[in-house]
Amino acid sequence: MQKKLMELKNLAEKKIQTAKDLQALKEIRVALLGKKGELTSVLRGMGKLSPKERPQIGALANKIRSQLEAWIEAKREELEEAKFVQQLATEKIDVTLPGAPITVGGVHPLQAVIEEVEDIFIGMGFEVAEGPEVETDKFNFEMMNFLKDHPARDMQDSFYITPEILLRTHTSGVQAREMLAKQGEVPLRIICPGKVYRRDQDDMTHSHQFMQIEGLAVDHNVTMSELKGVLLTFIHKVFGEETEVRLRPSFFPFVEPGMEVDIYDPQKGWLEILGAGMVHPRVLEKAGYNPERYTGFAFGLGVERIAMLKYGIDDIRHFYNNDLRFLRQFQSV
Ligand code: FA5
Repeated sequence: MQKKLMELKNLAEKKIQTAKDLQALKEIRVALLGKKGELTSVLRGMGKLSPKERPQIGALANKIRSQLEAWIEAKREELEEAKFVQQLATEKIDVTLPGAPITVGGVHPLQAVIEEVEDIFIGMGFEVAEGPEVETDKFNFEMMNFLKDHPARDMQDSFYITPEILLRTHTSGVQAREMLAKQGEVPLRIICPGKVYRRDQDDMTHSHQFMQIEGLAVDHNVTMSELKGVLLTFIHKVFGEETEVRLRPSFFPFVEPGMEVDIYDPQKGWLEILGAGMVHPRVLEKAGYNPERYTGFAFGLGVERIAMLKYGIDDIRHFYNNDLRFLRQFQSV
């Protein structure tokens, strides 16, 4: 038995030393030390030994096992090293190859307009507010003085989620939210940019999803002339000092008086960009402001319309098609 073990050891050493790669070494390990391996099968014969021989042979077998494991480990390290050296030699990097281009995105033109408008209004003392796109009927309509069966509700065909919840049709609901949050304190001056949704047919100037920026100022003695001054300052900053502006009377249930504002485009004529007016006393009252003491103005402008006029874009759908040929033109905006 002792002889058998020594033979096995000598043979195994040769096999290990001549293993040509890691896979071959792995197979040798299984053949020697695995459950059905050579060493294991020699040890199986131990039952036939005398009680005297058994501990001696057992100790020898353990020693051989450790020796084989050490040789295998040493060989494994050697083979791995050789593999690495070979990889370094064959996988040369060609530093003269041109690099993969990194594509840099740009600010979307609608975002660029929003940021420009925000800057202008922050400069006039307004703060930027936010409101939810999924809005309640209460804030979108009721608080804005649209009664349940008010015919004005037909003006804005809406995406309802439940009878009480809808995708907001305008950013005006934020007016009531901000007034309630401010709990009757003044001055209140906010603008709120965001997406709005309507069941409008998509065409060159209308989209079922578009962006608005709402504006609201509430204080003692806020006047129509202040509203006019704020809007003219904004329009002249965005479109240039020479831009002609027209204020037209119009109706919105949440303002009194109400108006629409057009600007003149030499190619297209007069174009409506926003609605505005003095906050209706009932809207102030519902949101916790005494209309005898406070007045306010509000406006809501269409971001796409502003961007179209500013950059000479003829079709609103370009903003939403994600065509890189269109978007790349604004990379430096
Ligand atoms: C409103 O939504 C009012 N909430 C605005 C307002 C706020 C009035 C505060 C008074 C006081 P209107 O439906 O007109 O109003 O929309 C405002 C602007 O959004 C329009 O001037 C236009 O620029 C833009 N707009 C309206 N419908 C669309 C559409 N389908 N696609 C793109 N832009 C639109």
